[in-house]
Amino acid sequence: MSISTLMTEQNQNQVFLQLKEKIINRTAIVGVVGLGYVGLPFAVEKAKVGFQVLGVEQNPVRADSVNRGQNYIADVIEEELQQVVQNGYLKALTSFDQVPEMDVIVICVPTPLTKNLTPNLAYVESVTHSIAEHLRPGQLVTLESTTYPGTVDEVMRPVLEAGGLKQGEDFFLAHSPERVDPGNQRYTTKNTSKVVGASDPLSLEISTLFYQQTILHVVPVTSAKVAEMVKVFENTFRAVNIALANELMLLCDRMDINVWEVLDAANTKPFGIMPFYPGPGVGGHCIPIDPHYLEWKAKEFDFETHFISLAGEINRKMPVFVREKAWRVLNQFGIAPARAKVLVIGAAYKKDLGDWRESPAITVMKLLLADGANLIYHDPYVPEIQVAHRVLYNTELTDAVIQSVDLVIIATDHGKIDYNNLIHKAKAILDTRGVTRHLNCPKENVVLL
Ligand code: SAJ
Repeated sequence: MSISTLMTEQNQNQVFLQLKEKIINRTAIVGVVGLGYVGLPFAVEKAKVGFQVLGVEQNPVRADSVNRGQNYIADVIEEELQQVVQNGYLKALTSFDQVPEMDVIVICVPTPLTKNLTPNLAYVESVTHSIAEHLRPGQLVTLESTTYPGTVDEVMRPVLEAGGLKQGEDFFLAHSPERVDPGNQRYTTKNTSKVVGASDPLSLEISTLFYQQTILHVVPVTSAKVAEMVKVFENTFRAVNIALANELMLLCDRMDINVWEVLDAANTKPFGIMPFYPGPGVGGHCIPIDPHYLEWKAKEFDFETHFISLAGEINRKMPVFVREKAWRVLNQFGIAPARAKVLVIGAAYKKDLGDWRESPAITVMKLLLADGANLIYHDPYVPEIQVAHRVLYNTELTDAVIQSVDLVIIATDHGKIDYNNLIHKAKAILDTRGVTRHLNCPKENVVLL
């Protein structure tokens, strides 16, 4: 080996060893790009163990909230945020100018779909270009956003290497998919096992070490592609099984069988089954979206992911079925859709959260409004929503309101709703979540999905 090669090798190892040292002694400065439901909890966790964290958030209102110690993410404890901000361990920026100071840069930006259900990597690409402008030797870049296998190696790496720096020698690059179950009190950023993948040994070693500083169980895999595929599989697994429960419900509706009774009984099996239930549709920014990233990529290999497309098709049509079943219930009272007064309970996409992005409840409301119904909603976590270019405000759930409507639709099964009182006071209830099925009270006025 020539002297210059040896020198380069030593220099590269120097770069790696210096970063490793900084991570171990926690002097590494951590950048977190995107302070949303993934980035902010992650930033607080890193700051809590003594890393200096610089958040880069495009939304100045959010950046300002962080710097004032004001929380806006349900899974973050405001006191912890205040503490790390006051102690100077967490600061939010709105530009990438300080990227050179960062030793590790964690990307937690959205990966939505276009209207045609194809990947929209605009945020990831834009952020990668911004980082590339400031990239220097000795930095680790990790992507947390869920995406199709190949994004890190085929999209991000060329952009980051364009300035001449080389992955695995000058800088390090990995994928560690976020695993957040919003609202889950039991599994947090810290105790949820985390997969890390990188396509060169040093990137894998340094990224695994980085995540091990705050996460109890880190699972290294041999490439970024494997890590990307793991996450997309996890969410596809859920989308397909939720769709199976929804399809079973559609069949049981035809056969006049109570699907909730079927599923509750099936789930008494002590092995080989997992509880999934029908609902008004699939919301959030993961399950209805991520599987279509894999569906899109598979076409490049002349491969049709039938389960993914079918699951999406079934899940997307659930709000239409809810609307149809609502009209069937109203019809029993001789009430036409356009003359019906309907109260929808729950705007959020799942229970005990205030997040109504991609919520099926919103789609149901849109359909009911289009049919001319006089619609109000109640959601203790959602003060206002935009539906079909209209702003609707949360209606307090009083007995008078319950008694004033022709139909109550339970679209989200929030725990703090008094369902006994609702059943006692309402004329008719369509329960799309099965949340009333175990209540021991007269339920002649309740129809389950
Ligand atoms: N849903 C059903 N029936 C079910 C389960 C869920 O209709 O049996 C609906 C929910 O109401 C919701 C949607 O599907 O509208 C998604 O439900 P979810 O529980 O998957 O909720 P997310 O998207 O907030 O959380 C998921 C994580 N959930 C769990 O692991 C329980 C997980 O898939 C991912 O870690 C996470 O998204 C993510 O960030 O990818």
